[in-house]
Amino acid sequence: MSVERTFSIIKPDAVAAGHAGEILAAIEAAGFKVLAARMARLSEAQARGFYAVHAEKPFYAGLVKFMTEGPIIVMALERDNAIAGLREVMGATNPEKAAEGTIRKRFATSIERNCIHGSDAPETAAVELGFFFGAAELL
Ligand code: FUP
Repeated sequence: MSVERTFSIIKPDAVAAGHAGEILAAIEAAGFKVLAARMARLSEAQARGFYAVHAEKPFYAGLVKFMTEGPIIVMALERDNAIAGLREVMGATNPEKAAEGTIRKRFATSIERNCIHGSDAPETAAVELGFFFGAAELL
């Protein structure tokens, strides 16, 4: 496997609950290098744009409301097999189905408030990294 980059968000529920440090520690313990990270607050337009792929889904409005309810932490991460590797560390979308020890099993409270985002493919990783970080931040 070659070195790959992925994009991640510590979502508003986890930041508000004070779990950002433990989530970042789990990410680092899994071997990821943090290339860039910062706190952000999504506007409604940004949240709608970021999740545009889900625009037709019944949960879209709730997802946008949740992602704008408080600060998030956006991160650019690098590792071998980073995209699939982060999703393994995150666990299943629904925390009830997430494996023991995964970030979502430990910190998510529902499928809607599931504490962390990770890109799902190289194309989405590239788009999502570009949505939040400039090229000069990812050197
Ligand atoms: P994931 O890639 O695991 O984050 O999951 P998806 O891309 O399928 O979903 C993106 C986000 O939509 C989830 F993180 C939470 C939200 N969602 C819901 O609120 N309800 C659902 O039934 C499915 C997803």
